Amino acid sequence: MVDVDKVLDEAGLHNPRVREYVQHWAEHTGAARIEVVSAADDARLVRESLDAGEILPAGEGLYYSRSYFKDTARSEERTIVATSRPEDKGVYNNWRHSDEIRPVVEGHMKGAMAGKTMYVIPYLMSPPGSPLEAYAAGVELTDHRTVVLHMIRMARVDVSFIENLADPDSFVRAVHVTGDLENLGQGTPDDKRYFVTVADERTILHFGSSYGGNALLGKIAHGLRQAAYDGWASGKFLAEQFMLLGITDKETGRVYHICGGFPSASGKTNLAMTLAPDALGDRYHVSFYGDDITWLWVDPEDGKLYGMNPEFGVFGVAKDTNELTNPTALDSIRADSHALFTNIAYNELTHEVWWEGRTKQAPADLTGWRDWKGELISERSPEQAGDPWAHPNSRFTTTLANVPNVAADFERPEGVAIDGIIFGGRTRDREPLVRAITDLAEGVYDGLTLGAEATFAAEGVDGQLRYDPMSMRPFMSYPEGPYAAHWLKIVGAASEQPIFAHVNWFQRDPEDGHFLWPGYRENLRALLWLMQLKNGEVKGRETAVGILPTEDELDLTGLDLPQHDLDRVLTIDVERWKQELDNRQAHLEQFPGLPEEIWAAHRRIVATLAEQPEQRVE
Ligand code: GTP
Ligand code: SPV
Ligand code: MN
Repeated sequence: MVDVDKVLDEAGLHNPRVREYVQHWAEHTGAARIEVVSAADDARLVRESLDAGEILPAGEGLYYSRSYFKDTARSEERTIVATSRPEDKGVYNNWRHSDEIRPVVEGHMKGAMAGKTMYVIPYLMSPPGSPLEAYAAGVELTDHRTVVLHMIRMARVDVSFIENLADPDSFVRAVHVTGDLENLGQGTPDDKRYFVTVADERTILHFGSSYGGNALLGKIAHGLRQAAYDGWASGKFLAEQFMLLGITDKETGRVYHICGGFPSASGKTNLAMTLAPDALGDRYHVSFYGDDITWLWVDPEDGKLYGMNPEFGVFGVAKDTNELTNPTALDSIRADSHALFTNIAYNELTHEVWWEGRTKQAPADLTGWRDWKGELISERSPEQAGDPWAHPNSRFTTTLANVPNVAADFERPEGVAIDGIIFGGRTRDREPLVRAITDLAEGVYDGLTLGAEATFAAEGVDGQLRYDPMSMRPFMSYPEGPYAAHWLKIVGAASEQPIFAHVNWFQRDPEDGHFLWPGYRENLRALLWLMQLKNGEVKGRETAVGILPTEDELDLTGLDLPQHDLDRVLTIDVERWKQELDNRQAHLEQFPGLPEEIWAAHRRIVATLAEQPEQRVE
């Protein structure tokens, strides 16, 4: 039996509630050893992981790991939000009564750390001193050392964060047990994985994975599901799967902050890290705040809407990251950045790494190259020749401070005032480049009806068209009706209203499928127009679904776009939109208690659309 008291004493961990929690789970899981971790332990933990072969060297101060091949993405089916209140059941939160599900997952965890070390990771999901700090502290317990290395990069990790809590009980209990990955029946009727957030007990119980959001519990389990529930229960804030960026206009000196939601693997990291297009770089500077989570609240003193990234790092999609699409991401994983790669391709002789889209062609000399499963590329059969070298959901993990254009004030505890909120996703038709929405209820309506193609960030849904409200579908923790009402309440309380917009970088030519808009760095042009509209510097063109830029308002300096493509991305296909509004009606009818303002916005758009002349570009 481990002497838990001795270990915690030595680590300077005195919070009595945390000690009870660690004691309880040490006993329950039967861990052989306990180790309390702080970020300062990183170098030692890296060495131990290298020695144990759990991670491999990937160049100077860079590391590589593989997860089990059936454990490479979030599982939405196995993710559950539990509470003791049946009225918390929503359409997307996969609600279960905590009395029913808790014993099941606890049963799987019983004795499951036998022979293993249980790492105790005290963390904070906010910059220290944030007005939301009371909701940000947590203690993850995990039996997986690579998960510890990820947590140190993705969250602020230090014992001090739980020692001085105003209420010693106000930390999230986040238990992660990997389980026997080879015998969990992933994706079968006998699936043993459970990813449960017991939201009204601020307890997270994840069993059966060591990958990403399934295992790094500070990130989406706490930072999104738990925080969204806390924000609603307290009536104080929103926690959304949003990126957050700043734009400085060097000519006027004005700074804008925009946050927004795109479903998983649909461009948040790329947009947040973007650089201005070369032709606009003299005038505009883009700064990075966050790529996956934003907490939003109104400051009672100045009445403004503020946003803050609770994370400490980036867990970014590797695919298609290269010098053209995302140069800052490449910079943030440079030598000695201590970045960690997962499930990309790895050369065991040269320690180089590669993923699809890193370069146009895969390395020509196959010597030493292994794919994400660890299999030699040179030994592939002809049938396997076309298989990707890297898993499509393979990722890099690096700290925010490594991002070259990180904002100077990215750790400002008060957050930054929000000027705009955008929604977007992979939509191959219908959605124009940008349509601005100036009314709060219409903005919230637009978020709730965000429809897009799902991606490989979750198992088994790639390519399916589905609604993903506010890009929160996989992270929703309470019912959609109250969620909409909470949005109206929080943002509605702001003295200065943000402008909303729907953006789409993914419209395609119906004939040959090419992207009509070049995307990536060019996307800034749509955001600049949006800020000009907010400032009253441009007027745009009113349509039923929002204000679109006219061609001459959009700054296209240095961009050579086929006129036909440009026409299409600046047009509303009225007939197509009429069908969409019928679908939206059915989508929204699923949500009991949806505020009347949202229905009124829907009816207004339906009525205006009926009047709008067709202007489709053939
Ligand atoms: P999560 O971390 O899963 O929440 O994803 P994310 O929303 O941060 O997505 P990310 O920025 O990592 O982008 C996912 C994929 O979309 C990458 O393969 C990108 O290369 C691609 N992508 C991002 N922006 C654009 C764009 O403007 N145009 C096109 N065509 N592809 C893009
Ligand atoms: C997502 O899937 O939206 C992610 C990655 O950001 S994960 O942390 O695995 O959820
Ligand atoms: Mn995400």
